[in-house]
Amino acid sequence: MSPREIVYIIDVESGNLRSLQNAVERLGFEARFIKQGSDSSLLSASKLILPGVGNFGHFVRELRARGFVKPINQYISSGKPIMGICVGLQAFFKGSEESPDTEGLDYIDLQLGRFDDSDKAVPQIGWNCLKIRGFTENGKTLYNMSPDSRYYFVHSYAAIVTDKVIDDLEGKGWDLAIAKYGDQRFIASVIRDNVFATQFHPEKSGPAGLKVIKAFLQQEKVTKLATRTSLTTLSTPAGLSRRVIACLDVRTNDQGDLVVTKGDQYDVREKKEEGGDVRNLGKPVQLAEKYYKQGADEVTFLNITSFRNSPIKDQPMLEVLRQAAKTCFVPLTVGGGIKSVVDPDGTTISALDVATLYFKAGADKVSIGSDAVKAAEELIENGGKPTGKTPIETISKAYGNQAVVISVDPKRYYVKDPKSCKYRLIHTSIPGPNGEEYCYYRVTSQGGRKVHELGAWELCQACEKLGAGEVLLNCIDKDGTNSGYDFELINQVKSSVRIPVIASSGAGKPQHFVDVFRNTAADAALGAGMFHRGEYTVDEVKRYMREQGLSVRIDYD
Ligand code: 1PR
Repeated sequence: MSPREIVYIIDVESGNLRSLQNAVERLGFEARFIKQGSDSSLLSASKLILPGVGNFGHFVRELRARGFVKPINQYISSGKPIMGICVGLQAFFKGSEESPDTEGLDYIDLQLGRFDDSDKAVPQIGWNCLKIRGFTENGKTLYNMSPDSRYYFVHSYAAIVTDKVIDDLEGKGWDLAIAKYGDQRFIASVIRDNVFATQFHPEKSGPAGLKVIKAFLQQEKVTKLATRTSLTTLSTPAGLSRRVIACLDVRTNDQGDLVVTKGDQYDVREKKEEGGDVRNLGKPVQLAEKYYKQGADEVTFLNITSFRNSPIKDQPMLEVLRQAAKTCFVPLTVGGGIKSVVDPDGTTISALDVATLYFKAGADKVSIGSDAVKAAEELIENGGKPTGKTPIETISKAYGNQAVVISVDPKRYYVKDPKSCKYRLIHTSIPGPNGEEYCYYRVTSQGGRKVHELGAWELCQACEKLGAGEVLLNCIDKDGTNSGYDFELINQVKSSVRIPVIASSGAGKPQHFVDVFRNTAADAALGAGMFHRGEYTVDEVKRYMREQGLSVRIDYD
């Protein structure tokens, strides 16, 4: 067997690089990491990838501190191929509003700006489409990027462009792919000579993304552009599709095996007369792969009993992530036990270190439940002044806020006298047992076991302030009921934050996904039981949504 060609990946420890490594290896190459600019492999490399997530300033400063800037410039001058991904693309620009004091590598004379969040959730998280100039006669496109596919984006800052900027860049020899978020157009990809970079994550964009990486690795770039339709006159891209997320609640069953389970209002045990065992609906890695192939836009793993254990000793969950990341090329979120822990030998391991273990295993985002409630309570008690020490703050600072999800477990609480309630109320269409017209959602922690004197509206607002990038909004009343999502809760939380909100709990049939997107401004919808029980596939849900006129990513087979 001939040795596999080596592809070098620059690693400044800015997030999940395992998925990129897995993608490169899946395509028949060997991936090796370079952590210092002085590593001689850099200049002798024949293919180089510069991936980045998180904060622009942090990333570029790390490149400088590790001595990467000069050798990267030398490498580019030598004419050998380099591919930047996400913040790796951003680094090629002059600078970013995110870190005004940090200069970029300055290959492109343009400043990145923050998306306007007055009309849309920021960060942009989801699957967007591209407008690409330059089709050849045989229909091939630059680096196999297709205007018929969708690609996964996750970022708050972007190279936001006007017609004039597009013309200028093209005049300087850059080929561009452009995408649109809300009414803002931004650069999704740049190409000039041996430099190729994408704002989206091809290693997280399913089969369509793998094709792009393959085109780079095999240098199947299309250089001769036959028809150059002006990008500025192309019709506008469709924006984000509706995300469908498959969720796996994972725990150890009574036999000691790690299984996917599912509760009814958080009770995961069978009825007593049926034996009272923890419901076993399958193996986590196998189910994740199944849902990936069915077209899940993301897969979420929740370790639902992690509060009982030390997660550092909880190797099986890390192994689940490692294995799932080998076959599932969409974003993976892991939750449960993301908090600071004390190991049995007395060593304290910070929440940031726990999260780092998961990112290194292949997770793109961590989800924080119980500790998010604690952090919000502290913030409110502190008069709204952050301490900088909570897991949400430390993890979002190191990995970016798009990497921090808060998982909210609220329960409806009816209020007799609205004037005496200090939490944001809902004038509900479902009156309480004594005819109450108002309610709020009390948050819980430890998987619903501990009830807190705090509303979901207040919790989410506080966590956004601390740096959370997304809300996974469960609902204990609806969980496992197959009766559809709770629109009142979702609409209330959407009104409290600018970050994306994932609707969860209650999905029982494809119509429920259509209903939640029609009746709320949810950014994504999550399902669990209906998929695990085999009643519907993710693909059936998405095709039904498309029939009903909703835009979905469908190019996964
Ligand atoms: O508190 O940071 O250690 O995180 C614990 C995590 O585990 C939290 O995200 C919490 O929501 C979750 N969790 C804890 N106990 C349970 C339980 O079920 N007993 N699961 C639990 C929460 C809710 C959803 C579920 C949807 C959709 N599960 O994730 O998948 O409700 O279900 P459906 O579509 O079948 O209705 P920490």
